[in-house]
Amino acid sequence: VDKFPGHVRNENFKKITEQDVDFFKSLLGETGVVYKNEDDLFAFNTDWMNKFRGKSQLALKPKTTQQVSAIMKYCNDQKIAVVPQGGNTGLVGGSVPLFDEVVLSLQNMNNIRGFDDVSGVLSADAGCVLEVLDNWLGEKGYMMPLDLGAKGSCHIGGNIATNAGGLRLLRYGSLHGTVLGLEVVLPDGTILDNMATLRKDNTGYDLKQLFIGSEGTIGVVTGVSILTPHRSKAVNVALLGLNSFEDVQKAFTHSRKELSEILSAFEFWDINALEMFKKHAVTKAAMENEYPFYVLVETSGSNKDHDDEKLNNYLEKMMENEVAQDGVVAQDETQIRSLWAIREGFTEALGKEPAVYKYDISMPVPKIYECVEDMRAHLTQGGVLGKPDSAVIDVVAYGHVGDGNLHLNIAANRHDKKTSELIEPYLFEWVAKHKGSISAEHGLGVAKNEFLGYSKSPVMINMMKTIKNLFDPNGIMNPYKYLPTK
Ligand code: FAD
Ligand code: 2HG
Ligand code: ZN
Repeated sequence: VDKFPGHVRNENFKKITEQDVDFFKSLLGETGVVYKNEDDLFAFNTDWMNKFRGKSQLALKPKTTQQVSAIMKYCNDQKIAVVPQGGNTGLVGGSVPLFDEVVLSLQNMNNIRGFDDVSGVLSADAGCVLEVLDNWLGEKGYMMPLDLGAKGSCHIGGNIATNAGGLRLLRYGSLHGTVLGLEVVLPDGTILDNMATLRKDNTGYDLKQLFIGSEGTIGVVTGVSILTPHRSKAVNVALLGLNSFEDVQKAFTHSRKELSEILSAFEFWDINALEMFKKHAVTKAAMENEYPFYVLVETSGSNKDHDDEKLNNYLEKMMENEVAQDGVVAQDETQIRSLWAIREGFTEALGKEPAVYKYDISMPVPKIYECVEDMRAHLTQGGVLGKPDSAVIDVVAYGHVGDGNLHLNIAANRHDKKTSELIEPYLFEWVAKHKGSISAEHGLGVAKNEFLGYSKSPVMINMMKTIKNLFDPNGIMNPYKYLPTK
Protein backbone atom coordinates (compact mmCIF):
# COMPACT_ATOMS: atom_id res chain seq x y z
CA VAL A 1 0.00 0.00 0.00
CA ASP A 2 1.32 3.43 -0.95
CA LYS A 3 1.20 5.26 2.37
CA PHE A 4 1.66 8.66 0.69
CA PRO A 5 -0.20 8.52 -2.63
CA GLY A 6 0.55 11.27 -5.10
CA HIS A 7 3.81 12.49 -3.54
CA VAL A 8 7.14 12.55 -5.35
CA ARG A 9 10.52 12.96 -3.65
CA ASN A 10 12.01 16.43 -4.12
CA GLU A 11 15.32 15.67 -5.81
CA ASN A 12 16.81 18.99 -4.61
CA PHE A 13 17.29 17.30 -1.25
CA LYS A 14 20.60 15.57 -0.80
CA LYS A 15 20.67 11.83 -0.17
CA ILE A 16 22.58 10.91 2.99
CA THR A 17 26.20 9.83 2.49
CA GLU A 18 28.64 8.04 4.79
CA GLN A 19 30.45 11.37 5.31
CA ASP A 20 27.24 12.94 6.58
CA VAL A 21 26.79 10.06 8.99
CA ASP A 22 30.39 10.47 10.18
CA PHE A 23 29.70 14.13 10.88
CA PHE A 24 26.62 13.31 12.93
CA LYS A 25 28.48 10.59 14.84
CA SER A 26 31.30 13.00 15.66
CA LEU A 27 28.70 15.43 16.98
CA LEU A 28 26.37 13.08 18.86
CA GLY A 29 28.45 9.96 19.50
CA GLU A 30 27.45 6.46 18.33
CA THR A 31 24.38 6.35 20.65
CA GLY A 32 22.94 9.55 19.22
CA VAL A 33 22.77 8.17 15.67
CA VAL A 34 20.53 5.42 14.32
CA TYR A 35 21.64 4.51 10.80
CA LYS A 36 20.52 1.79 8.39
CA ASN A 37 19.12 -0.34 11.20
CA GLU A 38 15.67 -1.32 9.94
CA ASP A 39 14.48 -2.60 13.32
CA ASP A 40 15.52 0.49 15.26
CA LEU A 41 14.38 2.84 12.50
CA PHE A 42 10.91 1.29 12.30
CA ALA A 43 9.55 3.29 15.25
CA PHE A 44 10.88 6.57 13.82
CA ASN A 45 9.39 5.85 10.39
CA THR A 46 5.93 4.71 11.53
CA ASP A 47 3.20 6.88 12.98
CA TRP A 48 0.95 6.07 15.95
CA MET A 49 -1.89 4.84 13.73
CA ASN A 50 0.39 2.78 11.52
CA LYS A 51 -1.18 4.68 8.64
CA PHE A 52 1.84 6.67 7.44
CA ARG A 53 5.29 5.21 6.94
CA GLY A 54 8.55 6.79 5.77
CA LYS A 55 11.78 5.29 4.52
CA SER A 56 14.35 7.25 6.50
CA GLN A 57 17.73 5.61 6.96
CA LEU A 58 18.85 8.04 9.65
CA ALA A 59 17.48 9.21 12.99
CA LEU A 60 19.37 11.65 15.20
CA LYS A 61 18.95 11.98 18.96
CA PRO A 62 20.63 15.17 20.21
CA LYS A 63 20.90 15.91 23.92
CA THR A 64 21.46 19.68 23.82
CA THR A 65 20.20 22.76 22.03
CA GLN A 66 23.73 23.35 20.72
CA GLN A 67 23.68 19.91 19.09
CA VAL A 68 20.30 20.64 17.49
CA SER A 69 21.76 23.90 16.21
CA ALA A 70 24.80 22.15 14.71
CA ILE A 71 22.56 19.51 13.08
CA MET A 72 20.30 22.14 11.53
CA LYS A 73 23.20 24.27 10.29
CA TYR A 74 24.77 21.20 8.64
CA CYS A 75 21.48 20.03 7.10
CA ASN A 76 20.68 23.50 5.81
CA ASP A 77 24.14 23.90 4.24
CA GLN A 78 23.92 20.42 2.69
CA LYS A 79 20.18 20.68 1.78
CA ILE A 80 19.25 17.61 3.78
CA ALA A 81 15.54 17.43 4.64
CA VAL A 82 14.64 17.06 8.32
CA VAL A 83 11.54 15.90 10.20
CA PRO A 84 11.42 16.98 13.85
CA GLN A 85 9.83 14.24 15.94
CA GLY A 86 8.46 14.34 19.47
CA GLY A 87 6.47 11.49 21.00
CA ASN A 88 5.19 10.48 17.54
CA THR A 89 1.55 10.45 18.68
CA GLY A 90 0.33 12.94 16.10
CA LEU A 91 -2.77 11.91 14.14
CA VAL A 92 -2.13 13.64 10.80
CA GLY A 93 1.11 12.01 9.69
CA GLY A 94 3.23 15.09 10.45
CA SER A 95 5.89 13.42 12.57
CA VAL A 96 7.16 10.76 10.17
CA PRO A 97 9.17 11.19 6.98
CA LEU A 98 7.60 10.54 3.59
CA PHE A 99 10.82 9.50 1.91
CA ASP A 100 14.39 9.58 3.26
CA GLU A 101 14.21 12.76 5.38
CA VAL A 102 16.38 12.65 8.49
CA VAL A 103 14.38 12.21 11.68
CA LEU A 104 15.45 14.63 14.41
CA SER A 105 14.08 13.13 17.60
CA LEU A 106 13.83 15.22 20.77
CA GLN A 107 13.53 12.14 23.01
CA ASN A 108 16.93 12.67 24.68
CA MET A 109 16.20 16.29 25.53
CA ASN A 110 14.11 15.71 28.60
CA ASN A 111 15.42 17.81 31.47
CA ILE A 112 13.27 20.04 33.60
CA ARG A 113 15.10 23.37 33.60
CA GLY A 114 13.38 25.15 36.47
CA PHE A 115 10.18 25.97 38.30
CA ASP A 116 9.08 29.13 40.07
CA ASP A 117 6.48 28.26 42.68
CA VAL A 118 5.42 31.86 43.14
CA SER A 119 4.42 32.42 39.51
CA GLY A 120 3.87 28.74 38.65
CA VAL A 121 6.11 29.04 35.58
CA LEU A 122 7.81 25.80 34.50
CA SER A 123 10.79 25.73 32.12
CA ALA A 124 11.64 22.46 30.43
CA ASP A 125 13.32 20.82 27.48
CA ALA A 126 10.97 20.17 24.56
CA GLY A 127 11.42 16.38 24.79
CA CYS A 128 9.85 16.08 28.25
CA VAL A 129 6.85 13.75 28.21
CA LEU A 130 3.64 15.59 29.13
CA GLU A 131 2.64 13.12 31.86
CA VAL A 132 6.12 13.20 33.41
CA LEU A 133 5.84 16.98 33.69
CA ASP A 134 2.33 16.72 35.10
CA ASN A 135 3.40 14.20 37.75
CA TRP A 136 6.47 16.25 38.63
CA LEU A 137 4.32 19.35 39.08
CA GLY A 138 1.77 17.31 41.06
CA GLU A 139 4.34 16.83 43.83
CA LYS A 140 4.51 20.61 44.11
CA GLY A 141 0.74 21.13 44.06
CA TYR A 142 0.66 22.27 40.41
CA MET A 143 -0.39 20.70 37.11
CA MET A 144 0.12 21.13 33.38
CA PRO A 145 -2.52 23.39 31.78
CA LEU A 146 -3.18 20.74 29.12
CA ASP A 147 -4.08 17.07 29.19
CA LEU A 148 -4.64 14.54 26.43
CA GLY A 149 -5.11 10.82 26.01
CA ALA A 150 -1.59 10.58 24.57
CA LYS A 151 -0.03 12.20 27.68
CA GLY A 152 2.09 9.12 28.47
CA SER A 153 4.01 9.46 25.17
CA CYS A 154 3.59 12.93 23.67
CA HIS A 155 6.25 15.58 24.33
CA ILE A 156 5.62 19.13 25.45
CA GLY A 157 7.56 20.23 22.33
CA GLY A 158 5.21 18.17 20.16
CA ASN A 159 2.23 19.68 21.97
CA ILE A 160 3.52 23.15 21.17
CA ALA A 161 4.36 22.27 17.57
CA THR A 162 0.78 21.02 17.06
CA ASN A 163 -0.87 23.57 19.38
CA ALA A 164 -2.57 20.61 21.03
CA GLY A 165 -5.94 21.32 22.63
CA GLY A 166 -7.19 18.39 24.65
CA LEU A 167 -9.28 17.90 27.72
CA ARG A 168 -8.43 20.97 29.81
CA LEU A 169 -8.66 23.69 27.16
CA LEU A 170 -12.15 24.70 28.28
CA ARG A 171 -10.72 25.77 31.64
CA TYR A 172 -7.11 26.78 31.02
CA GLY A 173 -7.23 28.00 27.45
CA SER A 174 -4.95 27.25 24.51
CA LEU A 175 -1.15 27.07 24.44
CA HIS A 176 -1.20 30.45 22.72
CA GLY A 177 -2.10 31.81 26.15
CA THR A 178 -0.20 29.55 28.55
CA VAL A 179 3.15 29.33 26.75
CA LEU A 180 5.21 32.29 27.96
CA GLY A 181 8.45 31.59 26.20
CA LEU A 182 10.14 29.29 23.72
CA GLU A 183 13.65 28.36 22.69
CA VAL A 184 13.70 27.46 19.01
CA VAL A 185 16.46 26.38 16.64
CA LEU A 186 15.82 27.91 13.25
CA PRO A 187 16.46 25.97 10.03
CA ASP A 188 19.89 27.62 9.55
CA GLY A 189 20.97 26.68 13.09
CA THR A 190 20.35 30.06 14.72
CA ILE A 191 19.18 29.68 18.31
CA LEU A 192 16.21 31.95 18.98
CA ASP A 193 16.24 32.29 22.76
CA ASN A 194 12.85 33.62 23.81
CA MET A 195 12.58 31.66 27.06
CA ALA A 196 10.66 34.49 28.71
CA THR A 197 8.77 33.86 31.92
CA LEU A 198 6.85 37.13 31.94
CA ARG A 199 3.07 37.29 31.94
CA LYS A 200 3.16 40.71 30.35
CA ASP A 201 5.57 41.76 27.63
CA ASN A 202 4.48 44.08 24.85
CA THR A 203 7.86 44.64 23.25
CA GLY A 204 7.47 43.97 19.56
CA TYR A 205 5.96 41.12 17.55
CA ASP A 206 5.23 38.06 19.68
CA LEU A 207 7.49 35.75 17.69
CA LYS A 208 6.89 32.64 19.81
CA GLN A 209 3.26 32.52 18.67
CA LEU A 210 4.40 31.68 15.13
CA PHE A 211 5.98 28.44 16.32
CA ILE A 212 2.93 27.32 18.30
CA GLY A 213 1.10 25.12 15.81
CA SER A 214 3.82 25.33 13.12
CA GLU A 215 4.26 21.52 13.06
CA GLY A 216 8.03 21.52 12.66
CA THR A 217 8.00 23.53 9.43
CA ILE A 218 9.88 26.67 10.53
CA GLY A 219 12.04 25.59 13.46
CA VAL A 220 12.76 22.99 16.11
CA VAL A 221 11.32 23.80 19.52
CA THR A 222 13.99 22.89 22.08
CA GLY A 223 12.76 24.59 25.25
CA VAL A 224 9.54 25.94 26.70
CA SER A 225 8.38 28.02 29.61
CA ILE A 226 4.76 27.56 30.45
CA LEU A 227 2.34 28.89 33.02
CA THR A 228 0.98 26.07 35.19
CA PRO A 229 -2.14 26.26 37.36
CA HIS A 230 -2.53 24.99 40.94
CA ARG A 231 -3.69 21.38 41.14
CA SER A 232 -7.25 21.49 42.42
CA LYS A 233 -7.85 19.97 45.86
CA ALA A 234 -11.36 18.85 44.96
CA VAL A 235 -12.09 17.10 41.67
CA ASN A 236 -15.47 15.60 40.77
CA VAL A 237 -16.46 13.72 37.66
CA ALA A 238 -20.05 12.98 36.63
CA LEU A 239 -21.42 11.04 33.70
CA LEU A 240 -24.81 11.92 32.20
CA GLY A 241 -26.93 9.84 29.83
CA LEU A 242 -29.02 11.93 27.43
CA ASN A 243 -31.57 11.41 24.69
CA SER A 244 -30.53 14.00 22.12
CA PHE A 245 -27.74 16.35 21.08
CA GLU A 246 -30.20 19.14 21.83
CA ASP A 247 -30.06 17.96 25.44
CA VAL A 248 -26.25 17.81 25.33
CA GLN A 249 -26.27 21.50 24.42
CA LYS A 250 -28.75 22.32 27.18
CA ALA A 251 -26.60 20.44 29.69
CA PHE A 252 -23.58 22.44 28.51
CA THR A 253 -25.30 25.81 28.74
CA HIS A 254 -26.52 24.97 32.25
CA SER A 255 -23.11 23.70 33.32
CA ARG A 256 -21.55 27.06 32.48
CA LYS A 257 -24.27 28.86 34.42
CA GLU A 258 -24.52 26.54 37.43
CA LEU A 259 -20.96 25.25 37.79
CA SER A 260 -19.30 28.35 36.37
CA GLU A 261 -15.82 28.78 37.93
CA ILE A 262 -15.44 25.12 38.97
CA LEU A 263 -16.31 23.63 35.56
CA SER A 264 -13.09 22.12 34.19
CA ALA A 265 -14.19 19.77 31.38
CA PHE A 266 -17.30 19.09 29.35
CA GLU A 267 -16.86 16.18 26.93
CA PHE A 268 -19.40 14.21 24.91
CA TRP A 269 -19.70 10.95 22.99
CA ASP A 270 -22.47 9.10 21.23
CA ILE A 271 -23.67 5.52 21.70
CA ASN A 272 -21.72 4.44 18.61
CA ALA A 273 -18.48 5.59 20.24
CA LEU A 274 -19.38 3.73 23.43
CA GLU A 275 -20.13 0.54 21.46
CA MET A 276 -16.77 0.87 19.74
CA PHE A 277 -15.04 1.26 23.10
CA LYS A 278 -16.85 -1.78 24.53
CA LYS A 279 -15.90 -3.85 21.50
CA HIS A 280 -12.19 -3.40 22.22
CA ALA A 281 -11.82 -2.70 25.95
CA VAL A 282 -12.63 -4.75 29.00
CA THR A 283 -14.89 -2.46 30.97
CA LYS A 284 -17.63 -2.44 33.57
CA ALA A 285 -20.79 -0.61 32.52
CA ALA A 286 -20.79 2.89 34.01
CA MET A 287 -24.59 3.07 33.71
CA GLU A 288 -27.28 0.43 33.86
CA ASN A 289 -29.14 1.59 30.74
CA GLU A 290 -27.83 2.85 27.44
CA TYR A 291 -28.51 6.30 25.99
CA PRO A 292 -27.92 7.87 22.57
CA PHE A 293 -25.54 10.46 24.11
CA TYR A 294 -23.19 10.78 27.04
CA VAL A 295 -21.59 13.75 28.68
CA LEU A 296 -18.64 13.78 31.07
CA VAL A 297 -18.62 16.79 33.35
CA GLU A 298 -15.61 17.52 35.52
CA THR A 299 -15.37 20.13 38.27
CA SER A 300 -12.13 21.26 39.88
CA GLY A 301 -12.12 23.56 42.86
CA SER A 302 -10.66 24.13 46.28
CA ASN A 303 -13.58 23.30 48.58
CA LYS A 304 -15.04 19.81 48.30
CA ASP A 305 -18.29 20.52 50.17
CA HIS A 306 -18.97 23.58 48.07
CA ASP A 307 -18.21 21.75 44.82
CA ASP A 308 -20.25 18.65 45.79
CA GLU A 309 -23.24 20.84 46.54
CA LYS A 310 -22.94 22.72 43.27
CA LEU A 311 -22.55 19.55 41.22
CA ASN A 312 -25.45 17.81 42.98
CA ASN A 313 -27.71 20.83 42.41
CA TYR A 314 -26.71 20.85 38.76
CA LEU A 315 -27.39 17.14 38.35
CA GLU A 316 -30.73 17.37 40.15
CA LYS A 317 -31.79 20.20 37.86
CA MET A 318 -30.72 18.26 34.77
CA MET A 319 -32.74 15.22 35.87
CA GLU A 320 -35.80 17.18 37.05
CA ASN A 321 -35.97 19.08 33.77
CA GLU A 322 -35.42 15.84 31.87
CA VAL A 323 -32.36 17.23 30.15
CA ALA A 324 -30.48 14.17 31.41
CA GLN A 325 -32.06 10.74 31.73
CA ASP A 326 -29.47 9.37 34.10
CA GLY A 327 -26.46 10.60 36.03
CA VAL A 328 -23.67 9.04 38.09
CA VAL A 329 -20.99 10.75 40.13
CA ALA A 330 -17.61 9.04 40.62
CA GLN A 331 -17.16 8.25 44.28
CA ASP A 332 -13.40 7.97 44.42
CA GLU A 333 -10.21 8.38 42.40
CA THR A 334 -10.60 4.91 40.81
CA GLN A 335 -14.08 5.71 39.54
CA ILE A 336 -12.90 9.10 38.27
CA ARG A 337 -10.17 7.33 36.34
CA SER A 338 -12.51 4.74 34.87
CA LEU A 339 -14.94 7.39 33.60
CA TRP A 340 -12.06 9.29 32.00
CA ALA A 341 -10.76 5.99 30.58
CA ILE A 342 -13.93 5.68 28.49
CA ARG A 343 -13.51 9.18 27.07
CA GLU A 344 -9.79 8.75 26.49
CA GLY A 345 -10.14 5.22 25.10
CA PHE A 346 -11.99 5.85 21.82
CA THR A 347 -8.87 6.61 19.77
CA GLU A 348 -7.16 3.39 20.80
CA ALA A 349 -10.34 1.34 20.31
CA LEU A 350 -10.80 2.74 16.81
CA GLY A 351 -7.15 1.99 16.11
CA LYS A 352 -7.99 -1.71 16.42
CA GLU A 353 -10.46 -1.55 13.53
CA PRO A 354 -9.15 -2.55 10.07
CA ALA A 355 -9.26 1.07 8.80
CA VAL A 356 -10.28 4.47 10.20
CA TYR A 357 -10.98 7.78 8.50
CA LYS A 358 -10.27 10.39 11.19
CA TYR A 359 -11.64 13.94 11.25
CA ASP A 360 -11.08 16.66 13.80
CA ILE A 361 -13.34 19.58 13.03
CA SER A 362 -14.69 22.62 14.82
CA MET A 363 -17.87 24.49 14.13
CA PRO A 364 -20.71 26.21 15.97
CA VAL A 365 -21.90 23.75 18.65
CA PRO A 366 -25.52 23.47 17.33
CA LYS A 367 -24.16 22.15 14.01
CA ILE A 368 -21.91 19.46 15.50
CA TYR A 369 -24.25 16.52 15.48
CA GLU A 370 -26.09 17.58 12.34
CA CYS A 371 -22.75 16.98 10.63
CA VAL A 372 -22.54 13.43 12.02
CA GLU A 373 -26.10 12.55 11.04
CA ASP A 374 -25.63 14.02 7.62
CA MET A 375 -22.46 11.96 7.10
CA ARG A 376 -24.28 8.76 8.11
CA ALA A 377 -27.09 9.49 5.65
CA HIS A 378 -24.59 10.39 2.93
CA LEU A 379 -22.62 7.16 3.35
CA THR A 380 -25.81 5.09 3.47
CA GLN A 381 -27.11 6.70 0.27
CA GLY A 382 -23.69 6.19 -1.29
CA GLY A 383 -24.05 2.45 -0.60
CA VAL A 384 -21.06 2.03 1.72
CA LEU A 385 -22.89 1.93 5.07
CA GLY A 386 -25.79 -0.07 6.43
CA LYS A 387 -25.52 -3.45 4.72
CA PRO A 388 -23.78 -6.50 6.21
CA ASP A 389 -20.92 -6.39 3.68
CA SER A 390 -20.58 -2.58 3.60
CA ALA A 391 -17.10 -1.05 3.53
CA VAL A 392 -17.99 1.24 6.45
CA ILE A 393 -18.50 -0.35 9.85
CA ASP A 394 -19.72 2.68 11.77
CA VAL A 395 -19.57 6.46 12.10
CA VAL A 396 -18.68 7.39 15.66
CA ALA A 397 -18.63 10.81 17.28
CA TYR A 398 -17.05 12.23 20.40
CA GLY A 399 -15.18 15.35 21.36
CA HIS A 400 -14.63 18.49 23.29
CA VAL A 401 -18.15 19.82 22.91
CA GLY A 402 -17.31 22.68 25.25
CA ASP A 403 -14.81 23.88 22.63
CA GLY A 404 -17.05 23.19 19.61
CA ASN A 405 -14.65 20.41 18.58
CA LEU A 406 -15.98 17.20 17.06
CA HIS A 407 -13.92 14.06 16.47
CA LEU A 408 -15.77 12.33 13.65
CA ASN A 409 -14.32 8.89 13.05
CA ILE A 410 -15.42 6.51 10.32
CA ALA A 411 -14.41 2.93 11.05
CA ALA A 412 -14.16 0.75 7.96
CA ASN A 413 -13.27 -2.75 6.85
CA ARG A 414 -10.76 -1.32 4.40
CA HIS A 415 -9.60 1.95 2.88
CA ASP A 416 -11.28 2.08 -0.52
CA LYS A 417 -11.58 4.69 -3.23
CA LYS A 418 -15.37 4.83 -3.24
CA THR A 419 -15.60 5.50 0.50
CA SER A 420 -12.76 8.04 0.43
CA GLU A 421 -14.39 9.90 -2.45
CA LEU A 422 -17.74 9.94 -0.65
CA ILE A 423 -16.16 11.48 2.47
CA GLU A 424 -13.72 13.95 0.92
CA PRO A 425 -14.25 16.70 -0.08
CA TYR A 426 -17.91 16.32 0.99
CA LEU A 427 -17.07 16.73 4.68
CA PHE A 428 -14.69 19.64 4.12
CA GLU A 429 -17.34 21.41 2.02
CA TRP A 430 -19.84 20.84 4.82
CA VAL A 431 -17.42 22.32 7.37
CA ALA A 432 -16.58 25.32 5.15
CA LYS A 433 -20.29 26.00 4.56
CA HIS A 434 -20.78 26.31 8.31
CA LYS A 435 -17.65 28.43 8.80
CA GLY A 436 -15.88 25.69 10.68
CA SER A 437 -12.27 24.50 10.71
CA ILE A 438 -11.08 21.35 8.96
CA SER A 439 -8.52 20.86 11.74
CA ALA A 440 -9.51 22.00 15.19
CA GLU A 441 -6.56 20.68 17.20
CA HIS A 442 -4.62 17.87 15.49
CA GLY A 443 -3.07 20.03 12.78
CA LEU A 444 -2.57 19.53 9.06
CA GLY A 445 0.46 17.29 8.59
CA VAL A 446 0.20 15.31 5.39
CA ALA A 447 -3.43 14.34 5.94
CA LYS A 448 -5.06 17.78 5.71
CA ASN A 449 -2.55 20.15 4.07
CA GLU A 450 -4.08 19.97 0.60
CA PHE A 451 -7.47 20.99 2.05
CA LEU A 452 -6.29 24.13 3.85
CA GLY A 453 -8.23 26.25 1.37
CA TYR A 454 -11.49 25.08 2.96
CA SER A 455 -10.55 26.98 6.13
CA LYS A 456 -8.20 29.74 5.03
CA SER A 457 -8.37 32.32 2.21
CA PRO A 458 -5.82 32.48 -0.66
CA VAL A 459 -4.44 35.70 0.88
CA MET A 460 -3.81 33.92 4.19
CA ILE A 461 -2.29 30.85 2.55
CA ASN A 462 0.05 33.05 0.51
CA MET A 463 1.12 34.87 3.65
CA MET A 464 1.80 31.50 5.32
CA LYS A 465 3.96 30.50 2.34
CA THR A 466 5.86 33.79 2.66
CA ILE A 467 6.51 33.09 6.34
CA LYS A 468 7.66 29.55 5.57
CA ASN A 469 10.08 30.85 2.90
CA LEU A 470 11.40 33.54 5.21
CA PHE A 471 12.36 31.03 7.91
CA ASP A 472 13.21 28.09 5.69
CA PRO A 473 14.26 29.29 2.20
CA ASN A 474 15.64 25.84 1.33
CA GLY A 475 12.41 24.15 2.37
CA ILE A 476 14.25 21.48 4.37
CA MET A 477 11.93 21.48 7.40
CA ASN A 478 9.21 18.85 7.34
CA PRO A 479 8.70 19.02 3.56
CA TYR A 480 5.54 17.95 1.66
CA LYS A 481 3.36 18.82 4.68
CA TYR A 482 1.36 21.57 6.38
CA LEU A 483 0.94 23.93 3.40
CA PRO A 484 -0.77 22.88 0.16
CA THR A 485 1.75 21.46 -2.31
CA LYS A 486 -0.55 21.51 -5.33
P1 FAD B 1 4.71 14.25 17.22
O1 FAD B 1 3.59 13.38 16.86
O2 FAD B 1 6.04 13.63 17.35
O3 FAD B 1 4.81 15.45 16.17
C1 FAD B 1 3.68 16.18 15.78
C2 FAD B 1 4.13 17.33 14.87
O4 FAD B 1 4.92 18.25 15.59
C3 FAD B 1 4.98 16.89 13.69
O5 FAD B 1 4.71 17.72 12.60
C4 FAD B 1 6.41 17.11 14.16
O6 FAD B 1 7.29 17.36 13.10
C5 FAD B 1 6.26 18.33 15.05
N1 FAD B 1 7.16 18.36 16.20
C6 FAD B 1 7.22 17.48 17.24
N2 FAD B 1 8.12 17.90 18.14
C7 FAD B 1 8.64 19.06 17.67
C8 FAD B 1 9.61 19.98 18.16
N3 FAD B 1 10.22 19.79 19.33
N4 FAD B 1 9.89 21.06 17.41
C9 FAD B 1 9.26 21.27 16.23
N5 FAD B 1 8.34 20.43 15.73
C10 FAD B 1 8.04 19.36 16.44
N6 FAD B 1 -4.29 16.06 20.19
C11 FAD B 1 -5.01 17.08 20.71
O7 FAD B 1 -4.84 18.24 20.31
N7 FAD B 1 -5.96 16.86 21.68
C12 FAD B 1 -6.21 15.64 22.17
O8 FAD B 1 -7.08 15.47 23.02
C13 FAD B 1 -5.44 14.54 21.66
N8 FAD B 1 -5.63 13.29 22.13
C14 FAD B 1 -4.91 12.26 21.61
C15 FAD B 1 -5.13 10.99 22.10
C16 FAD B 1 -4.44 9.90 21.59
C17 FAD B 1 -4.69 8.53 22.15
C18 FAD B 1 -3.49 10.11 20.54
C19 FAD B 1 -2.70 8.97 19.98
C20 FAD B 1 -3.27 11.39 20.05
C21 FAD B 1 -3.97 12.47 20.57
N9 FAD B 1 -3.77 13.77 20.11
C22 FAD B 1 -4.48 14.81 20.64
C23 FAD B 1 -2.81 14.03 19.02
C24 FAD B 1 -1.33 14.16 19.51
O9 FAD B 1 -1.13 13.52 20.71
C25 FAD B 1 -0.96 15.62 19.69
O10 FAD B 1 -0.94 16.22 18.42
C26 FAD B 1 0.39 15.86 20.35
O11 FAD B 1 0.52 17.23 20.65
C27 FAD B 1 1.59 15.41 19.52
O12 FAD B 1 2.76 15.44 20.33
P2 FAD B 1 4.00 14.52 19.98
O13 FAD B 1 5.10 14.86 20.91
O14 FAD B 1 3.60 13.11 19.92
O15 FAD B 1 4.37 15.07 18.54
C1 2HG C 1 -9.34 13.07 21.66
O1 2HG C 1 -9.91 14.11 21.97
C2 2HG C 1 -8.20 13.14 20.70
O2 2HG C 1 -9.64 11.99 22.17
C3 2HG C 1 -8.20 12.07 19.63
O3 2HG C 1 -8.09 14.40 20.14
C4 2HG C 1 -9.36 12.20 18.70
O4 2HG C 1 -9.22 9.93 17.97
C5 2HG C 1 -9.54 11.08 17.68
O5 2HG C 1 -10.07 11.35 16.62
ZN1 ZN D 1 -9.40 15.82 20.98
